[in-house]
Amino acid sequence: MTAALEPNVAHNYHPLPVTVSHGEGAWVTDVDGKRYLDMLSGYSALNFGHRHPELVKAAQDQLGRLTLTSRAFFNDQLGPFATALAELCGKDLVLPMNTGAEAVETGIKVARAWGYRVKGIPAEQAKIIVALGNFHGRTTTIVGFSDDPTAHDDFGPYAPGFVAVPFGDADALEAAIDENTAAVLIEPIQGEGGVVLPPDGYLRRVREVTKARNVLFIADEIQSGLGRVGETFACDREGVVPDVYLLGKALGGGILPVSAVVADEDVLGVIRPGEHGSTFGGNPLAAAVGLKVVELLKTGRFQERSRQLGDHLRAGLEKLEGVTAVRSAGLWAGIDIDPAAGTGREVAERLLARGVLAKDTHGQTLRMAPPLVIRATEIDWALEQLAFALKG
Ligand code: IF1
Repeated sequence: MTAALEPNVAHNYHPLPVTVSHGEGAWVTDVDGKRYLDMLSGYSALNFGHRHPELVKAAQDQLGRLTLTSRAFFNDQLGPFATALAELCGKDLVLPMNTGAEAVETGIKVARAWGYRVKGIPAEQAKIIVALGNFHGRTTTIVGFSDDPTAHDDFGPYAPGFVAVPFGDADALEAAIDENTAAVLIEPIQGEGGVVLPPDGYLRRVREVTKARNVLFIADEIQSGLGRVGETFACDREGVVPDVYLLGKALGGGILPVSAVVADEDVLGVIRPGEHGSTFGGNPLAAAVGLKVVELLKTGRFQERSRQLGDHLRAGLEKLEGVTAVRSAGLWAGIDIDPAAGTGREVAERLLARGVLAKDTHGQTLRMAPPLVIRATEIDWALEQLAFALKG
């Protein structure tokens, strides 16, 4: 029945059999009126829940004024948004884009231009170090340095200039740096890999090594950032400030695509007028919503909730029979399922039948990332449903 609703949609996903029609807070409702607790949050794009009233109001107010000008002209929303976001990141400049992949591609272009124009790397020789197990988006450049066959295969030929090292191994990363290395691009915590946290101190080592070798540290915080892990950024967990933040997903408040590259003038200043851009990048509607997102984050409330409720979620998950491992940071958990209990997909389908939305990743892992507005009682209810789902 659900697939029949989409006769003309390409088959690039295998959705769970549910058709959502309404959302509010941590809950959504399907076309038959059944309610579900959303434990996926659009892969962490819905940190503030479905239709957060302050975000919807910011969007509605701007819809009544102006939605798009292109960057051929100024608009009255982009300046305030960029100033607020730059301040949140402790940086000078913001380059606004739309999707996460665009922010990653922009980060790659900035790193290469900086490598040639500031570091003095010979033309066409710039290299960027990435981590095995990475997920940074779906463009051909990005999948070219993915080691996941599903994301990578049959989309070549691929862009050169990327060197992959094991995630979490700072010695391997240091050894991979040479005079042509422009940047290191990593997720501080790997999402698609199933919420893979690096060893404690890894991010500090990456920061030390990149500073010592005049290499840019680019942190892809598109999924891990903006409150998800109990801090404004996952890098904050180790007190580390990267040279470049890549942001997206929740920056658009779960309403529209908003992404950004944030860095100081000595890095982002390498991009000259006309060298990079996008039709919708920095549009007034996106900027109005993005500004409200930054204002919500500046309260610190969402980071605090993620920390406290994340501990509650983790404690509950670790008690469950049928769970072989839990990796978590704030309200973001990768849960390994005992094959005897079923596959990740099977458990996700049993959860669906019980009114909980969650997603499997890589076979035996279930991913949970509820909106940061979720209540402790709702987490407890989700854990109860998972306990049943693990029993088959
Ligand atoms: C899909 C994964 C998650 C991201 C990081 C950049 C991007 C993403 C760290 C690109 C996007 C999304 C994309 C979506 C599913 C989801 C995902 F399973 F693909 F890997 F969350 F883990 N950096 N992740 O996580 O941002 O261009 O999508 O706005 O492609 O299936 P985007």
